[in-house]
Amino acid sequence: MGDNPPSSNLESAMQMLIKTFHKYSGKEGDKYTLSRGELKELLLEELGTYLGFRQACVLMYAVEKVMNDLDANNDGEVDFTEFIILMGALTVACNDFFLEGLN
Ligand SMILES: [Ca+2]
Ligand SMILES: [Ca+2]
Repeated sequence: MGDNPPSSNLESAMQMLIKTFHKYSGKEGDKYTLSRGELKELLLEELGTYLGFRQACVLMYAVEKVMNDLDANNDGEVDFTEFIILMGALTVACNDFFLEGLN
């Protein structure tokens, strides 16, 4: 990766996931994991506009509910692997929504 310009949309999407994670993970506690507060801030700031207020509230509620499942190693923090699992699940939900729009 490094500082080279991204060669594809997918590569730049991967870089953005990594950069976004570290932008928020360093704010409090462990620099390499997201606390519950950091995770909420990340989701609100990065997805809030896209989702709109109502969906953002639903998402925050969902985060509270899934935090325990998401936190696979039970340390109360979301590491990068756990974050990617959440992003994967959210992307699947977006894809379902996208497919619905095609019908
Ligand atoms: Ca942190
Ligand atoms: Ca964890």
